[in-house]
Amino acid sequence: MKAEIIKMLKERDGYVSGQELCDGFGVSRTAVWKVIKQLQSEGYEIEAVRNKGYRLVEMTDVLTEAEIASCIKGSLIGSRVVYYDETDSTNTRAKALAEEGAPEGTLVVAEQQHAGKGRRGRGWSSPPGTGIWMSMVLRPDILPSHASMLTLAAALGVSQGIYRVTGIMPSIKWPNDLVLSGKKICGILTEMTTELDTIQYVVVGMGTNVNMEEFPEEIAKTAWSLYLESGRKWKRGPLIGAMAQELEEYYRKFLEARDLSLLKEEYEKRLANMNRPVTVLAPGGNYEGICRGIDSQGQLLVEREDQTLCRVLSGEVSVRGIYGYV
Ligand code: BT5
Repeated sequence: MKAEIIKMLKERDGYVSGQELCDGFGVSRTAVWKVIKQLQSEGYEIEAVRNKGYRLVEMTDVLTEAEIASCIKGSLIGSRVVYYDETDSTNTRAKALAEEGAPEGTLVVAEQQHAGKGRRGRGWSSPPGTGIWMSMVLRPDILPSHASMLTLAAALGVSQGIYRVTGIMPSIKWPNDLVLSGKKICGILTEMTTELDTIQYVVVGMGTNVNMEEFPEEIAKTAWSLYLESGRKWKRGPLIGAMAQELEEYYRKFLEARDLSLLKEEYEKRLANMNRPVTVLAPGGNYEGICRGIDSQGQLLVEREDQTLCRVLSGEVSVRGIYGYV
C-alpha cells in the first residue's frame, strides 16, 4: 500500500483525496494518515489540506523499499524489491535469496555495502547515501557459457536508464564498465550457479556512482560520478526505476535472439574503445591492436597489426586503451 500511495502522489498533479485512498486500499482514514506521517518522516514533503487531501510537494533522495517499488514500471525486473539499509554485498544477498527460490526479476538494493565485490576478488567501494548498489536475479534458459553475455546486455540497460533520467549517455568499456570523462561511473559483476550444466540462476550486480563529490584515494584517479559529470545531484529512486525498465527491455531482446545479435549495433555505438588502439592483457602475453567491436557472442574483436582478427573472451583478459584506463 505504501508504494502505491507514493506512486499516486507522484503521478497526480493536484491532490489525492483521503477518501480515494481509503476506498482504493479498503482501509481507514487513520491507517492512511499513519502512512502519510511515515512518509513525511522519511523525507517526503507532503501537504495535507482539509477537504482536498494530500499533495507531494518535494522529496529528498529517499531510498526505501516502498520508494523503489513505486518507481518500478516493468513487469519483470523489480517485480519483487528487497532493500537493506546496510548489507555485505547485494550480489551475496541476491544469491542467497535465489537459493531460497526468489523469482526471476527480484531486485536487491542496499544503501550501503560493507563488502561490495568487484571481479576476481577485488572490492567495490559502496558508501551510503550516494550510489546505487543493486543486483537482479535472473533464471534464463541458456547455456552457462552464454551467461557472460548478460553483463553486456546489463551495461546497455544501465547506460540507457541513466540517459533517460539525466540526458547523459555513458560509454561502455568492454565488458563491464560504464565511463564518463574517461573514468568509471559503474561496474557490473555477473555471477551464476549451475547444476549439471544448466543454469540455476544468474545474479547481475550493478554499482553506479551517483552523487559522490569525491572518492577514496585508491580510486580517485579512475572513479567518477554522475554528480561530478553534471554538476547536480540526482534522486536515486527514479534512476533505479529507469534502469530496471531498460534492463528488462534488453534482457527480453537477449532472450529473443539467445545472443547479442539484436543488441550488437547499439553496444558498438556506445563502445568507448571502438576503432581505437587497445592493449589486451592476456594470460599468455599482452598484445596491441585496434578494437573493431563485438561479435554476437559478446567477444571483443581486436585487429592486430598483421590484420588478423582476435576474439577476446570476457573473463580471460582485461583491455586498456593504450593511453590509460579507457
Ligand atoms: C567491477 O569489478 O567493476 C564490478 C563492480 C560491481 C559492483 C556491484 S555493486 C552491487 C553489486 N554487489 C556487489 O558486491 N557488487 C556489485 P572490477 O572490474 O573488478 O573493478 C573493481 C575495481 O574498481 C576496484 O579494484 C577498484 O579499483 C575500482 N573501484 C572500486 N570501487 C569503485 C567505485 N565505487 N567506483 C569506481 N571504481 C571503483
